[in-house]
Amino acid sequence: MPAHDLVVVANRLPVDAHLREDGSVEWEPSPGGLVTAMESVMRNVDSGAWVGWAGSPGEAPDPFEADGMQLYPVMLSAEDVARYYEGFSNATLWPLYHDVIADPEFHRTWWDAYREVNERFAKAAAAVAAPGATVWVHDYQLQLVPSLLRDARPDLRIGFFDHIPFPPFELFAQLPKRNQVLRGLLGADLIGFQRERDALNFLTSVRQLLGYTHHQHEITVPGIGSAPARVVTAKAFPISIDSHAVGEMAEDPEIQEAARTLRHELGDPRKVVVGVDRLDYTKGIRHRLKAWGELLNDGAIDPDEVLMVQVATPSRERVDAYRQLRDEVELTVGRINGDFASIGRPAISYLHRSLDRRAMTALYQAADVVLVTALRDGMNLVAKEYVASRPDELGVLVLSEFAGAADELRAAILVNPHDIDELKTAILRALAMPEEEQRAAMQSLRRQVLDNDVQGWAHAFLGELESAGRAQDVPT
Ligand code: GDG
Repeated sequence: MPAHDLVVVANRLPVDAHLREDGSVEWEPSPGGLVTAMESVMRNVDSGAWVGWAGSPGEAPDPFEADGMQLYPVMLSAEDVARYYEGFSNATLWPLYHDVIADPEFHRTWWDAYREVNERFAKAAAAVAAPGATVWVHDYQLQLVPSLLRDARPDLRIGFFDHIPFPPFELFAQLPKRNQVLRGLLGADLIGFQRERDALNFLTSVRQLLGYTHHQHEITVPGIGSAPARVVTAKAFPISIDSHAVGEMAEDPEIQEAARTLRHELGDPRKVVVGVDRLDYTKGIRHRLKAWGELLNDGAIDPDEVLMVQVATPSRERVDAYRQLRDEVELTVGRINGDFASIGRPAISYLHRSLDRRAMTALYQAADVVLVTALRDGMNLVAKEYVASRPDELGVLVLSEFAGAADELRAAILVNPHDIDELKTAILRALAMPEEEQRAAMQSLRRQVLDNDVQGWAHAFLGELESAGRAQDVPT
């Protein structure tokens, strides 16, 4: 078995299978927050591996290489997908960690599957990590992996990054098996969060539920038996994007031409307002549509002059809350178009599909305003991608205070998306903003995103992990 110095462990491998006409499989890079973030980091590592699920239930494909990375597929049965992925991960943890915007559901069979699948991932990672290697575990689906991995391979340096919010203690305390989850995470040497607030929420839960003490960001985990006490660091590492790659694409004359063509095809409206989200109830799409519908109804927006484009990427389509959301969003879009569109010209141009990266960049460039109205979001990369796509320094970002990105992107128009009146005022302000003001804000936003890219994020995390892993022998 080959041994790797850096092993990434995530629910999904960074590729999707596509069937060729001759029946063979072709692997293509898959979209999504984590993948977007990690692909550029792994490119710069010599002996890197990625352990994850290949995306279809049943037997896992053999390990293969893609983009200079060795990929190790982990098997998930159809039942694992239903219980571990759609169940405990996306119908229990996801809503609970996002402020219970939807009701979390819990079943003991889901927890059992979650534990078993986490064991499988830990075993797969333990099998391919070189002695003393660094293993970087990602996200809420794999919170038990750090401690399982530590038990199997105490020689490893283990990092964990939580891409989604960590909830306040009062909410986390509702989670059945909460202490197992905390102990699972505490197997890591370093636990990274998007926002300082997430790290503080975690520290509070550890203190309240396990009674462990911490000094600032360092938690002392008491030793068991002959094992010494350990220090675990929990702090914020706000994720970013590959700003350089996005910026380069944005300078491509073909993309700039595509943006112009797009505006023309949209009927040359005076203003184009864009939303791009996974179709997820955390993203505040319903609130955004409500505000938009009211603005049209009030006559504050003329549908002949201003067009909204909403890209809603299909997501978790077998989870009930997501099916319901799709129905509600599409009903609302249909109503708004029924009331305000004219023949051949919608009031909202709605796409329920994924666009390729170049088309996304052209869309960002065609957008006078981008609306990020998440009710809760770990970071939100769309906000950062929009800013990096605007070398012309024009365009306005309306950004929810409840997205992690709001901690950094202070020059955006920050909103509380729960307040529909405030949202409406923010949209109107964005539409009316003079170019000079747009430029001043966009310059500040761009400095933030260009100076803090995903490579910097990964280096900061891995750098800290290197020193965190050493601070082990502390007295109890
Ligand atoms: C999780 C956290 C955190 C979307 N539609 C298309 C497409 N996308 C790309 C975007 C962006 C990514 O997917 C979405 O990232 P977000 O950050 O907005 O949201 P999540 O998927 O919920 O990600 C989030 C992130 O992890 C990273 O830590 O920021 O808070 O929830 O890159 O551009 N890409 C393409 N076509 C689409 O139609 N090509």
